[in-house]
Amino acid sequence: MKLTFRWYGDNDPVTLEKIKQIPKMSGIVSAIYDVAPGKVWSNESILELKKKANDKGLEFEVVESVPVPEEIKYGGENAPELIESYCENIRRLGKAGVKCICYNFMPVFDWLRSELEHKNDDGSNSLAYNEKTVLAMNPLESELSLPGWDESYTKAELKSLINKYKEIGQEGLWKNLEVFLKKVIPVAKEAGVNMAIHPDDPPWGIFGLPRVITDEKNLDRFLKIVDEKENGLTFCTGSLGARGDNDLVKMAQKYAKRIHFLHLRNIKITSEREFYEVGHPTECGSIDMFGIAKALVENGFDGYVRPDHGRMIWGESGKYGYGLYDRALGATYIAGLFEAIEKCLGKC
Ligand code: DNO
Repeated sequence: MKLTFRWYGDNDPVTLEKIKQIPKMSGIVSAIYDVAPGKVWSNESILELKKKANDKGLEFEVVESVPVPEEIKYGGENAPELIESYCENIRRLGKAGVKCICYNFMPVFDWLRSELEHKNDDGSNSLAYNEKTVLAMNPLESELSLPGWDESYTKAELKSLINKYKEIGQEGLWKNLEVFLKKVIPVAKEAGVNMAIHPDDPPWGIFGLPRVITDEKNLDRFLKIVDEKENGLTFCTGSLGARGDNDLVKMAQKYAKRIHFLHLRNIKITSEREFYEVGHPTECGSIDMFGIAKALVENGFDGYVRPDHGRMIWGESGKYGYGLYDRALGATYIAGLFEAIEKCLGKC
């Protein structure tokens, strides 16, 4: 496995120098953030990003994300053209040495939380999700700003978008995902890139919108649409693990070779559809981090790993979920976990 760290670019208070100082850190996970979804990234901007990382001794082999425009997801008339631009981004990234692209297929909203500064007993704070609070916030009326909440839409645009997805439903979304994969995966194969879909976070439909990357049954269905290595997964433990009925250790065993990117994050489930994010080690939360890592190593996982969301600790403030300290602690925990498992392979 290769240990990586998400970097949000020059404005990220967590600098490349700091990232490089984390033991065993091989590279960054980043993206071109100032280009709208559906547009082609310039070769110059890709190479500039790569150079910035390389100059600090870090690799740039993972992109998170190349966003999928809504029109591809709901199957609008410009979808074929937009898919072609998406393919062009894959070609360009592959040429620049990128080996893995993370993306998601969540309608309208990306990851959602109801609370950004949930107070933990130890004085730290972290992101939390409470379904009742989320559902009480009508996205068409709410003035709230939450992660995953795209504020660039007008209320009318948002309404029409939400209605489009309600019309197509789950099966319509599956169909559009199939159209996308059948075009994109052959291009990725040729470009030497593994595509890694991120699970829906949380892994169930919200506000009547369909979500499909949610559980084992649906992951099986997803992987079969194009049954090739390049059609793979980002295994995000905090996302899939929010559902108590998802057996993550079993899924890790089953999908190890199709998992190209691993997001390790632990959460504490407090009740049905209610959780908050905790420190990475197994005993901090509800997720068996050791069991998952062991299942992956034993079954041939050979991908990139990054510590996912951290808490805010030691008085740090910054981008929610993406401060330095707790993610760095997570990274060293992950490095230790893998070292122990790899060295004991077959013996522990
Ligand atoms: C949240 C992230 C997601 C993820 C995208 C991938 O912290 O895990 O925003 O990057 O869903 O497309």
